[in-house]
Amino acid sequence: MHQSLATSCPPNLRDIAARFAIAHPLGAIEPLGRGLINDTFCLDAGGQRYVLQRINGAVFPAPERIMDNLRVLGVHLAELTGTDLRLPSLIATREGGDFLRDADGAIWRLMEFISDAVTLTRIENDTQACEVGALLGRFHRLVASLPIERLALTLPGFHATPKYLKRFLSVAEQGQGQGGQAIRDCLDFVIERMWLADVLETSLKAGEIPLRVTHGDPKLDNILFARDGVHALALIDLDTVQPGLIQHDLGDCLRSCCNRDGDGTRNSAEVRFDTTICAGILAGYASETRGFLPQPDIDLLYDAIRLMPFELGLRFLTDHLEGDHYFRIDEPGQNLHKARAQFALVTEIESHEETLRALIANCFAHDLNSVAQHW
Ligand code: GN1
Ligand code: MG
Repeated sequence: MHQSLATSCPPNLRDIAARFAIAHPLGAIEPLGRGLINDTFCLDAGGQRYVLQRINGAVFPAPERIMDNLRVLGVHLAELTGTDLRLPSLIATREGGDFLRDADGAIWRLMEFISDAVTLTRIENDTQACEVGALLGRFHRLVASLPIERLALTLPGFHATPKYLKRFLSVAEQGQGQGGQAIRDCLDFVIERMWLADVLETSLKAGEIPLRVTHGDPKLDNILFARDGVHALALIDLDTVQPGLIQHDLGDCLRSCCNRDGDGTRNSAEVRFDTTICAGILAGYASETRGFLPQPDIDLLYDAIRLMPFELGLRFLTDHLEGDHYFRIDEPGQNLHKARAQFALVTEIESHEETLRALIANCFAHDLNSVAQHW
């Protein structure tokens, strides 16, 4: 698993770790992963590795809901046979709970480190692309029989794009004229596409598409591959598993996996959306969900593919303008660069509209009568 960067170590880390029921003496504790919200560490104990995590209480209003959802999800998947979908298991605290609170009230949990797995920094071939799509499709198919009422909202309004747009416009208005040309260009870009923010919400409100159980953040970093780098094994980072739209998940997965340079690129002019990878992911997804997706859901896929980078760009840019309180940064201006890269991705996607619509039609063409009631 990739390890990097800048998670600041709170002073009481070893005391926190010692409160979990681990048999072996604690070894090294190192920052882990590239997450922007929670604090994540790799803990070694007797040669066994674990993932120790503090949930960001400023982002998740009631972190215990995350733990409730994990439990519900775990039970649901355990009841299904042949799920073929690995989820990291939780290690209990010494009191037998599945999380603990520190002196500041923050929630900590300890999870299994899936050690026979790796994350990829980019998708290199069609097989990997198909595997990613199939894994996400399998996840959606398996959780389709879990009633959404059983899951709490861990992050209300997480993918409510109109809400992000409104906040961005209000922040941009307050700082009028400030921030230079890059911000003004972004503002023009957003204003040209304001209508896009509503496409999914409008269909949802009209009852054309339903809420379903979603992952919320199925980006490439959250997909574990077998060590051979071929088979996708597990979806991790289940904090935002909650009722949502499958378009959010597919759009988010594609914006992350098809952007060859990753989210962090500084050169937005070079951002490319790889339609070959997109074709592989969609084909993999369709192979696992064939017959499940009703036509109104399919009809919204193209817009969802450009909506999710649009939304993430709005979120990065708003955070930049508000002083970088939400997304962790390594250097000033990083959220602005990331916003510009996401907007460049939107433009790229739009330049491939015809190809993408054809791909979607191809992958999801099916006899409408075969749409099952499973969803
Ligand atoms: C955040 O923390 P991390 O990296 O798993 C964010 C996602 C963004 C992602 C962009 C709860 O996820 O929505 O797509 O950054 N998660 C939350 O890298 O806001
Ligand atoms: Mg996440």
